[in-house]
Amino acid sequence: MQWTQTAVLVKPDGLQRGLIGEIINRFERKGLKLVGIKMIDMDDEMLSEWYAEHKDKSFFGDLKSFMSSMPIVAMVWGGIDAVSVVRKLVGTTLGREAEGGSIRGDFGMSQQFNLIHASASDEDAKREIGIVFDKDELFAYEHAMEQLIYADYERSLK
Ligand code: 3AN
Repeated sequence: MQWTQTAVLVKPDGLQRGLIGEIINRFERKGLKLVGIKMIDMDDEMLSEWYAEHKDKSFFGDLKSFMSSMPIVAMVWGGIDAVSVVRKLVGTTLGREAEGGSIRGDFGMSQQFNLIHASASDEDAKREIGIVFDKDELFAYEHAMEQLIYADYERSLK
């Protein structure tokens, strides 16, 4: 149990399908805190760093050209165990098999067009946040709902 931050990208298919509001709404109603948000064009250099673990995969080129075909919406969300909480809300990679109730489970049919990216670990989250966000684009502020979302002993872990 740890206060962490996680990186989320709404991919080109999520943007085209008008799912940005829906996705933000799911994270907000869960009780996660928005720490940063912006719309950007990811260039090849940024994507090679972002997807470094996939550089030898057959789909690497396709994935990069898909991700750079249109702007994406990048966000940072925070909360206790934010990385695993967001992964659960996002669902497994293949939309066809993703659990109903998850974002991919409710809106996705594809493997590549799976709407959204979410950091897989705290280490990945730190790296990914650093690729897309400058320090002054991440905001520390008091979330008024926090006292209702977390118990005192949970808030004291910050
Ligand atoms: P996740 O996004 O669930 O962490 P990863 O890290 O395995 O999934 O894959 C990163 C991205 O690469 C996926 N979101 C998906 O868009 C794409 N991808 C993964 N596997 C394939 C595949 N076999 N063919 C095409 N694209 C893929």
